[in-house]
Amino acid sequence: MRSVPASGLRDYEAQVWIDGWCEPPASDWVPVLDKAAGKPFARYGSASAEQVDRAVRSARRAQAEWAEVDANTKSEILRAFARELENRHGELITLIVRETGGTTEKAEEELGQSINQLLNSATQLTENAGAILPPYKSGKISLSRAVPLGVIGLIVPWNYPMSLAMRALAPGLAYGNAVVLKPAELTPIAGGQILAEAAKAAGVPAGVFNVVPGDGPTTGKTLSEHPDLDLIHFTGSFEVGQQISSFAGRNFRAAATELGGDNAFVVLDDADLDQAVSCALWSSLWYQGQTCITAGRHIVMRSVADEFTEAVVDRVSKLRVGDPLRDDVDLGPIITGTQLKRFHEGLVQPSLTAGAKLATGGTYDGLFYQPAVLTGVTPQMPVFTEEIFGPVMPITVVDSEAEALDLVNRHRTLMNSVFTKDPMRGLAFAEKVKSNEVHVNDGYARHGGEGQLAGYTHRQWIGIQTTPTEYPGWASK
Ligand code: TXE
Repeated sequence: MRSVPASGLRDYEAQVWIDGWCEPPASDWVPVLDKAAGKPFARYGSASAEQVDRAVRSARRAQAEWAEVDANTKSEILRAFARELENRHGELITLIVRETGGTTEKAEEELGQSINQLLNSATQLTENAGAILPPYKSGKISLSRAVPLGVIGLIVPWNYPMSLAMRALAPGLAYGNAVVLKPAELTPIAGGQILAEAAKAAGVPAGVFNVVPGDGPTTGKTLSEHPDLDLIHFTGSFEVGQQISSFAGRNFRAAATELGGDNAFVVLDDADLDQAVSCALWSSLWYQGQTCITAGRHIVMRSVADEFTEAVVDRVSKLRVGDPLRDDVDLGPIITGTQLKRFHEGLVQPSLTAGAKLATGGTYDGLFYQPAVLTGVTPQMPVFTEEIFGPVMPITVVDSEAEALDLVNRHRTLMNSVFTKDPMRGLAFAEKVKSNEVHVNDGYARHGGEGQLAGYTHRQWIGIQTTPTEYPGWASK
């Protein structure tokens, strides 16, 4: 139940959703800030431990029936879910901008991804979800079929609240699971309330999707440690991901985690520099550098380093930081003061003290941080060794391709880029990079929707013996 957009706190409310109903929160309402204005524009109510438990139990009850719903009906429901979001397009773009502090371009990307994810899952669920296995014994037919995991606990961060939730929600529902979502406390409207409203309007049955807003250490922890989950799906920081995975491991529970990455952007000596510079800005500064696949480290070969750096500094210094709802603004605010302090005081300043030079930016007014370019960065400096998660571009010069490769592979990365005019050279480099995703002459791409079946189902093998078979003599006596 969305309250009528009005003014102040009551523009939106993120409520506790259990079994298709919103319930009053366990305690006082907590304000949600418009990140650029720095003022509350919404509020959320935290779910109590008892409500989290009821949400999981309601999911468990509803899941068995949902798994039996035929594929076409499920597919239609997911398409209706997508239409519900599409119908609120204008409103949701403004909401995502206000709640995340990203530009309208970023909000369009996020809403578009969320809708596509639903449509992809709606198609994929009607495709082949099993196989006839090769015969291994005379007279025996063997089938393997995809079976829903059951109940999924889903914990999501603030940077892409809607699409990171949808990335697991859409395939999770498509393959017959029920989901209990804990949105991030900074973004519970786009990442929780809106999804619950749209799911309900689209006909997702009561209990199949539940939302428990709240903070991490209480509500999130309670959900992640609930004994009746079949999978805990987490996107966020290493520290929390580690806690959740180790709890899951000790309790023989499946955990899927996507954490951060100290990603690299490599410029080889034969790169198209104009392309490389544009892509570097985009890969590093999109949404103020606050994504897990942001390019953090720029590793550039010496012969092109000056030209690359000059162009980067020139373009970065012209970027306009401000209210992301305005058309003439390129970058919005940093999500919180804590995040700003973490990367500026924790990584940028110590790197400057250690000898790096600030070529542009690095100043701020409130949460509005002028994007920074750091030169003379060595592989020992904090901006190189740590994930920055902010609008900072460190540049490190190397003398050879081998040195560049060694530096890329020294860190945990999710996505890397390499620029060269020779595609075969790029391919050879990419093959040696240890990450799931490498782009030659491109950067920053979000995953498509394929290959989701394995993550949200398990395989059941059914063997049917069609002719009498011989067992050992002692068994047949
Ligand atoms: O993440 P948290 P934060 C990284 C990035 C960033 C850092 C901190 O490096 O600087 O994480 O961001 C919930 N049990 N990423 O503090 O704390 C929390 O409520 C269960 C990378 O926002 O991990 C939220 O819903 N849940 C990332 C979610 O976990 C807990 C995007 C993420 O919060 C919990 C965002 C607990 N004990 C940050 N503590 C990416 N990969 O895109 C917190 N949570």
